Amino acid sequence: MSTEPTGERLTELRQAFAALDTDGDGFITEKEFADHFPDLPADAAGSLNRADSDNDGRFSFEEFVRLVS
Ligand SMILES: [Ca+2]
Ligand SMILES: [Ca+2]
Repeated sequence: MSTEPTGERLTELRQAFAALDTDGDGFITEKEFADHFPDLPADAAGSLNRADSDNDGRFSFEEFVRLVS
């Protein structure tokens, strides 16, 4: 069974992603994340790092979907 979000859920995720992607380059950097969640606890930052599956220091939409799913 696929865990790919579809329909409304995907639209919501795209809107959330776009809101976090301040400069609109299609990736969310740690800085963009921190700008939106300045009080992010350290353990949450750790799970962010794990969610960055290709370790390029930023989140693609695909990684973001995995993070919030
Ligand atoms: Ca960005
Ligand atoms: Ca990445």
